[in-house]
Amino acid sequence: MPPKQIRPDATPAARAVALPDDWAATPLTVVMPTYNEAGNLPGMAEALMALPLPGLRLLVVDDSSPDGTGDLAEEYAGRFGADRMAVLHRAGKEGLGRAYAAGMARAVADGARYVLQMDADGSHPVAKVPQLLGVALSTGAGVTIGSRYVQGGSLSEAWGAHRKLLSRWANAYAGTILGTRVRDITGGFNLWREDALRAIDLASVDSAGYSFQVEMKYRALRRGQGIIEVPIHFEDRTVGESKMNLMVQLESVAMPWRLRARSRH
Ligand SMILES: Nc1nc2c(ncn2[C@@H]2O[C@H](COP(=O)(O)OP(=O)(O)OP(=O)(O)O)[C@@H](O)[C@H]2O)c(=O)[nH]1
Ligand SMILES: [Mg+2]
Repeated sequence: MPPKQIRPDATPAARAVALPDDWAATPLTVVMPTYNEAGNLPGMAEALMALPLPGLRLLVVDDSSPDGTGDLAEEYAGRFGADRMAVLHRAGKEGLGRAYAAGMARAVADGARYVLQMDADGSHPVAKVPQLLGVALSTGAGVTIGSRYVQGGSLSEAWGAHRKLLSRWANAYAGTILGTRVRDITGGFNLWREDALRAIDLASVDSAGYSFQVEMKYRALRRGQGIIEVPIHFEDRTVGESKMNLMVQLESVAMPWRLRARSRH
């Protein structure tokens, strides 16, 4: 039987059921990996805490950032309280994929019903978080993608034509090799239902870098999880530096082929 997939371009409203009265209090953990994000973290933490979602918790996963992001995160966790914000400190920089795998496993172990992946650099819109949760709850999707490539989604105006093309191409490359209809398979703003995370066996996901995003979604599809995409506007980072390097780019080029080969036996 082919994996059950909510058509990525289906309108959420077409499948929606009424939300429970207390939907906004659903236990939701935002997992945010950081490496040298001291200029961005305070604004992100403040904005998330100000959302009308009393069940939202922020878990920062810091790889011992030399700029002191980990200490800064502790300071904010102290201010907001342990029930709303926590920090997972890791010994050294092992890549975004490793940081997410550790943070998401912790979030589930600590009782989150939903886990949201989110960058610290302001690229992912905080204001969309309630909508992602509402869509996830009303459609029952295992994965709700904040998507740049469905109708209504958009990329930063600051990106030149070359960069936009590269991003689109990378997305089409992975999608074609893996044969998925997911429009934004490389994106990093994804909301997971807790049992969808359990179903894909997070502990065995082995991407170190950005290919984590593709590996996770491909596994979810193969396990028959429903996936839905909600349009977002993706902003460029304005503070701090990108952590993209040649190694993680090469891993991203190789990963779709590895996943495809693995799924054949
Ligand atoms: N803990 C941890 N976080 C990381 C690591 N690499 C990247 N990150 C974080 O992952 C998020 C995304 O990284 P970015 O450098 O913004 O990558 P990007 O979004 O592809 O690149 P930009 O176009 O520059 O934004 C940010 O919050 C980073 O701080 C890492 O090795 N460890
Ligand atoms: Mg970024």
